[in-house]
Amino acid sequence: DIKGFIFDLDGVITDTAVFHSRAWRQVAAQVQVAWDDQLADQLKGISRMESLNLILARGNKVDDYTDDEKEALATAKNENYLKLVNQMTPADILPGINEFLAELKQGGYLLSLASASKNAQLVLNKLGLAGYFEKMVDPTSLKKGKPDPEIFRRGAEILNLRPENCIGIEDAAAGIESINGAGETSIGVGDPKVLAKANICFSTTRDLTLNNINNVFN
Ligand code: G16
Ligand code: MG
Repeated sequence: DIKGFIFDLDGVITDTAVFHSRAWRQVAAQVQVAWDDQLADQLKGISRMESLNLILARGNKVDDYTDDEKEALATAKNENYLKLVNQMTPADILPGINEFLAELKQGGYLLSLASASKNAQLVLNKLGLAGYFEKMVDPTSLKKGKPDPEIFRRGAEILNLRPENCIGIEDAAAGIESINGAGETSIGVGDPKVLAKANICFSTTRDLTLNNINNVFN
């Protein structure tokens, strides 16, 4: 039986992707790499430095910058991003998430966060949701990012739960793969074609209710 829920942040709890994109877009302009929606999509769930490398690779510019220069570009992106995050409020919580978190808390489930973002704590604070999560995976301690199972496996461990007693919730295919690999039940939120490997898929965060989840399993 299910005792815990492990949440992705971006795309499940709030749409930080638009802020990440805006912040990266300025860096892409600086290094003169053309920006498009496809590039923006590729950066979802990917760590900061991997994202920068993807942008540079897009312009065949990976070797044009030293490690120090790359650090500086990644730092510049983060400064752009933090300006946007600092303007976030509870109004930026995705539809239905407040109600779902309250329902889980009331049901006695344990909650952890499995986000690749080093700014996840700040984002949860801005949204007023930090109190719901007993634990957060520290992304700096991970050897591999999503789709590797490590982050979701740790999401269960820090709650002292076994993976089979946990549900992971994700909006990205790489995240679903991570949840499945960890031996947990996966819920996808988004396009069922993209999230075909999820055990359950809902088209929007509005559909995340214990009732809907139980209906699928019973
Ligand atoms: C998020 C975003 C990624 C971002 C990453 C690292 O992942 O989806 O685009 O690059 O975090 O963020 P930061 O630069 O703040 O450390 P997730 O796992 O929450 O979807
Ligand atoms: Mg996500």
